[in-house]
Amino acid sequence: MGLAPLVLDGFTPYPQDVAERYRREGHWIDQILPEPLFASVARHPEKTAIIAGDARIGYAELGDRVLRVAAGLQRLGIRRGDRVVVHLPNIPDFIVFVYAFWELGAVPVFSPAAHRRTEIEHFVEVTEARAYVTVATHDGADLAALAAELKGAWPGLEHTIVLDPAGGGTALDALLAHEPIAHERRSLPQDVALLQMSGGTTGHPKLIPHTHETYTHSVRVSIPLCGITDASVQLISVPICHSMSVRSPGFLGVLNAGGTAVLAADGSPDTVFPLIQEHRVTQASIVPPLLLAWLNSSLKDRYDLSSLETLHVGGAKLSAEAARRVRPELGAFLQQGFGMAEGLVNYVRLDADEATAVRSQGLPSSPGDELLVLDDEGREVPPGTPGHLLARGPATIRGYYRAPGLNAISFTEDGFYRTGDIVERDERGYLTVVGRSKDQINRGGEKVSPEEVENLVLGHEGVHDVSVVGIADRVLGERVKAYVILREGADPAVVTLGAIRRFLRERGLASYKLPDVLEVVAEFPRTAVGKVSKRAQRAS
Ligand code: J2J
Repeated sequence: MGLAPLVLDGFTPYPQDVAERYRREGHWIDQILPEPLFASVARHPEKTAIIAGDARIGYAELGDRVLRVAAGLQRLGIRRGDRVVVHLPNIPDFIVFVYAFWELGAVPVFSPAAHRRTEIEHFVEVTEARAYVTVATHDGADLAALAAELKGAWPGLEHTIVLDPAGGGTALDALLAHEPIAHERRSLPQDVALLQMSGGTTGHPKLIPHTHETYTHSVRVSIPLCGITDASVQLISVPICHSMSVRSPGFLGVLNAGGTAVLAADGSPDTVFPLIQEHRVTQASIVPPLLLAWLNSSLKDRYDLSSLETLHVGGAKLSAEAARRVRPELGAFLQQGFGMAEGLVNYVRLDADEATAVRSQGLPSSPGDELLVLDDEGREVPPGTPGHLLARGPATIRGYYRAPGLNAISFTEDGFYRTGDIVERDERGYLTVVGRSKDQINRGGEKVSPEEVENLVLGHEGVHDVSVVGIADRVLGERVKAYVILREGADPAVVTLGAIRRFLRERGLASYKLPDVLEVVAEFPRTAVGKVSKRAQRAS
């Protein structure tokens, strides 16, 4: 229909021969993200697509809302290629807005609800966002005020859309009042479709540009591997913008298949067990600390959880002890997954034997995935030997958005992504994650960049130097610890854990990144070459 490809500066394209091969081999198909949703709308308009609280949204109604909101956004001037920051909790409006933006060819920037001014302002700045969608308050934070502040500070941010805390409200009503636009192609499959946050090892979170082709591919392969069908009822209880909730298999998987997504504000047993019982939930994707909370909850015998068929657990390392308990105590198949927002996702296959299901984190999900496991010198290691994992494939990006310096380090010249994970691969190709080489803290699946926290703590008047590391935690896997050297003459009473947490909160840092532990020290342990030895700090 005569659309020219979208040129988005700061996006690293796939080499043309590779793109052509991915299309020829059927990994990338001629489809954009809203199309499978509207196919589901056409197949069964009356069926329930989303359940949230008392609300039940049918497929036809979901499609109608998407096209009305898209009409309203179009009227505001939102166009193909515009970046728009979507900062919403687990509410149906997240899904409605994201599809509405895709319908227009705009590029949503997925920002977890836990984010605060530091993260949001960074996203607005690097993406030159034209719109920001949020809720008035979340977890005690005044996001309406944040929206107003950002609009004042960033002239390019023309539109802020502030919904009620639980979604809806007059801002949404105004958009819904428009006559729906027609569902048609306003973007091409190779266009960048969304920007997802990276786990982060740098001063600010980096953004991951996925195209319609990479993302629809990832969803399409995930659906059968996770056993999703039109009979599936999926619980979404980790933050909805996380890649597990979106595409692994996520709401995209379940809506494409014609099933039902049940949204929960959080994953605690009190919140989700009643939902699993009431809606006969069949599938959920959760992180290890939630699984532990489910297993250890006395509520699990009070609710009927027998509808649960598979529990996809990923995002962080799961202990074998917890893994073994899933089948006998929750009656579900444990499907471990090991993915990354950059693209690659591995799943344990649903027919795997017990030992594999307990021990391993899966096989690559795409037949086009190419994996390398290398020693420190860059040579491939034999099966069973730990090595650095590198990945390339039709779901994996070739570069972060607008980050040339980082890209030179994070990707090889021939396009492999250096995951920073240390894995062992067995003869069948099954991966077990055994460690990490990147400077990142994995706090129960939420990734924290030590450098980002350190940069902010250094701004505190009592701090001369700081080093942030992850220390072992029984439930979360890791917690955030800050080692601090006081500035000369500083009053130690002003550099307490409470004071530093307050300081970081005032700076607008997401609360999951705040130090859990703080220790004032006279000096840092050093390596032979004089660098701070984070290894020694982690162990002490
Ligand atoms: C150990 N570490 C793991 C696992 C991820 C599906 C599932 C997860 C993510 C995700 C995802 C792990 N054991 N089972 O995007 O689509 C760590 C690794 C990895 C990093 C990526 C998906 N599963 N990890 O967790 O972008 O270190 O994606 O590189 O948030 O989480 O984090 P993220």
